[in-house]
Order: sequence, then C-alpha cells, then structure tokens
Amino acid sequence: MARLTRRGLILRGAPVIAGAAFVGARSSSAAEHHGHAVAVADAAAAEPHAGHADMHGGFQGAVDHAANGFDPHVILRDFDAGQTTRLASGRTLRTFELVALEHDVEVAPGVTFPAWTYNGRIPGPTIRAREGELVRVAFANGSNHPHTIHFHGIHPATVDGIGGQGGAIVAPGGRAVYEFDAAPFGMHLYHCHVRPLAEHIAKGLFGAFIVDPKDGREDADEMVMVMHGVDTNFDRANEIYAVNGIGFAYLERPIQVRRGELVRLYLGNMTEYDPINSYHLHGNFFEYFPTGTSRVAAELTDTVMQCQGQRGILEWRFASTGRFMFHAHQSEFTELGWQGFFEVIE
Ligand SMILES: [Cu+2]
Repeated sequence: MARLTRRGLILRGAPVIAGAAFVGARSSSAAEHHGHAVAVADAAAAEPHAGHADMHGGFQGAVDHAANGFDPHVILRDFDAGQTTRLASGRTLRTFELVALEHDVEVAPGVTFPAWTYNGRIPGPTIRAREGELVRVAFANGSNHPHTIHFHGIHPATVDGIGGQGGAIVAPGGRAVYEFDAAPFGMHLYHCHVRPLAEHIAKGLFGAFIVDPKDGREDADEMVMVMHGVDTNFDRANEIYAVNGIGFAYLERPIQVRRGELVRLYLGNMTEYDPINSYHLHGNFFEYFPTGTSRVAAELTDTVMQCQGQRGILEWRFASTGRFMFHAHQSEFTELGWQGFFEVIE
C-alpha cells in the first residue's frame, strides 16, 4: 500500500485507512525509539460510507474506552480537587498525585497509539485549585523514559520542571515534588518538559490546570477540552486530531447540555507539529476570556484560535434545543477527528 499521509487520508476518501498503511508509514528509527508497532483494526478497512461513516471519513466502528482506561465524556467534566489539609498559617494545602505511564491508547476508531500519559489518560487529570492556595504535586515516573511536569502559572524557578536548576528531570522510577502558589486565577496547562519536547508532549503528557478566583465563578455546566494532535507514524505531522484524547468521541456520542444553562468551557491547545488550533461553535456565539485571567470578556465570537500553549475560557447558553456542532475550523483537523456535537435538551 502507498505511503499514507494525513492529506492522503482526506483526499482519498473513506476506505484509505487500512492497517498496513499506518504501519508502513512508520520509520524504523521512530519504531525503535517508541518500541511499539502501530496496530490498526481490520474493521477500519471495511464498509466505506456505511451509516454515519461519512462524518468519520474512513474511521469505522467505535473506540473501546474501557480498554483505553478512560472515557473522553468523563474527562470532559472531571475536575480533580486533590486532597486538602489546613496549614498552621490557616492556608489550604492542596495535594495531587501524578504518575507517568506508557500504554497503548485507541485514539480513533481502529487506530492504536503507544501513548505516554499522566495517570493513564489523555489529557492528564484536570488539576483545580483556588487562587492563593498552596499546590503540591507529587510526581512519580512509572515509565521507561525521563519526564517532568512543567506547570504554567507563577512559581519559583526551582519547580519549573525543565531539568537542572529548574527542577530535576525525573528518571524512570524516580519521584519529584512540585510546590507553588495557585496563581494567577485562570485556565492554565501543564506538560512534560523533557527534550525532544514536541515528542514528549505529543505522546500525551499534558493536562489542564485551573485556578479559580478567590470569590469563585457563577454556577455553570463546566467542562474542559484540551485540543491536540496524534502523530501515529512518528513523522512529525499529525494523522489524528482530537480534544481530550480520542478523535470523534463527541461526534459518536454528543455532549448533553441544558437549554438556557450557562456553559463554561475551559479550552486549551497542546497541539504539536501545527502552529495553531481552533474552536468553532455552530448556531451560537460565546464570550471569550483569554487565559481566563480577566472577568471581562475580550470578545463575543463563534470562533477562536489558539497557538500551542494558549488557552482560555468560553461562556455561552443555548437558546434552543437540538444538535449543534463544534469543531476545529481548520477543515483538515475536523475531518481527522476534531469535531463533535452538543445535544441541547430541555
Ligand atoms: Cu516526557
């Protein structure tokens, strides 16, 4: 079979995703480094254009979320508050535990990827603290490669997670503790900061870090989406695009929201190998708060783009019931997995 490229995936239409293609496209040096073959289920090659297959392009069937060990629908509204204790000063100490692991993840129907994860999921846990609290993250490296956690936010140089004086690189089996103030309030990100950075991040070592304002925010149906790509053949270009680990997950099963209820979406971009990603909402406009650090919206729009590492908070309400799409407005990204539906119910 001819070498598979992501553009080829789109242009050649539905039946192109056959197992041999992904495996054949993988370079031997990459294979050696990653230590796994990329397996693609036979089902992906069969029955083009059946059922909703048109919207999936050539991706057929359903992802086995149980086998993956995580479900994007759970990740969507799963905020990790950690464990709290009160310090002598009266301040709250919020403790989290993260472990780096290596395991296969089915990132789109029939496409298995040898991922690196924090806590067995992509993205890692959505760490959530309140402005002014002390955050302590205990990190254990349960993988075969050196890793760190680098947090966005305001913190001392020694816990920056970049190696050397900036917080040691954690060898396989090693541990580290990152401790810093929760500041500033907003939507932040964290990721591994070991070279080659793009690879460590693209393999899945990233997550969201939310700091709530001292006085909180208005009640809302809150969710988190981290946009990213998956380089399944290690050619430094993405073959799959997703939010929260799995391509097409919210297309397969729409996200239910209530008509009239405030939706608050914490959106971040950890896409490697493409300079930007974007979020477009159908049939509605949202208020956009870049980085979530101001209470005043910067924009009322239906499309926002983010460079890698950028993030923000989106707020809106649906006035009517029905299914509304959301997706990257880069059409290639959409067709390669980054699309979904909100299903608005009464
Ligand atoms: Cu790493």
